[in-house]
Amino acid sequence: MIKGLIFDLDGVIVTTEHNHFIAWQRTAHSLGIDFEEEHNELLKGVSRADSLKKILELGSKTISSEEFDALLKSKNDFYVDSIQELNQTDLLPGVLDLLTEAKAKGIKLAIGSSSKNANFILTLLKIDHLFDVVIDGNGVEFPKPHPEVFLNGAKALGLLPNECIVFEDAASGITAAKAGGFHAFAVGNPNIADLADTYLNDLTEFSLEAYA
Ligand code: B16
Ligand code: MG
Repeated sequence: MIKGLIFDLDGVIVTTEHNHFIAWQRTAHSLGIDFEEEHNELLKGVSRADSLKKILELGSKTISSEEFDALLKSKNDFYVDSIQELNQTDLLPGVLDLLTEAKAKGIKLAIGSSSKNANFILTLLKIDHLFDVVIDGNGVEFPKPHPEVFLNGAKALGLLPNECIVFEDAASGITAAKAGGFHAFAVGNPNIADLADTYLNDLTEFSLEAYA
C-alpha cells in the first residue's frame, strides 16, 4: 500500500532541467569545454558543485578553488535569471492533476530535490502549499546518488521507504531511490528506464488507484 509520493523537482515537476543545461553549457564554453545534451545526462540530479566537477573532468581541466566558486555563482545567477518568468504553464504533463488527486485522498506528498533553488521554484509555480515536506540541496549532507534526500523525505512524512514511490528523471535519482528501498519510477527519460522499477513517459500515465 502506497502512502506517500516523493517527487524530484527539475525534470519531473517542471521543465527547468533545460534551463540548467543552457546555464551549464555557457559555463563549459567559458572554459573551452564542449558540452551537449548527452553530456548533460551526467549532470541531471547532481548537485551544483558535483556538476562543475564533472564538467571539468569532461574537459580534463583543473582550476583554482576561487575560480571554481566564482563559476558556481555565475552559473546559478544565470540560471536563476532564466527562471524568473516560470509559472504553471511550465509544469510537466499530469503534475497538477496527480498532486491534487493525491492530496484529496490523504496521500502524503514530498519533494526530494538536489536543487538549492527548490523552494523558490515551488513558490513561482504556486504549488508549494501542496507539499507536506520539501527536502532540497540545502538539507542534505550527501547528494544523490546517495539516498539521504529521499530517506529524510520519508522520515519527515512519517513513512517507511517501501510505503513511498519516488518519481525521478535522472540516473543519480533512480540509483538513490533504489539504494533507499523506495519504489523507483523513472519519468520522461527513456535513458534510465532500465534502472527503474517502472517507466512512465509522463505523469499522466500514473494511476493512483492502482497503488493507493
Ligand atoms: P541548483 P533535481 C537538480 O534538481 C538538477 O537536476 C540538477 O541539474 C542541478 O544541478 C541540481 O538540482 C542542483 O540545482 O543549482 O539549483 O542547486 O532534479 O534533483 O530536482
Ligand atoms: Mg531531476
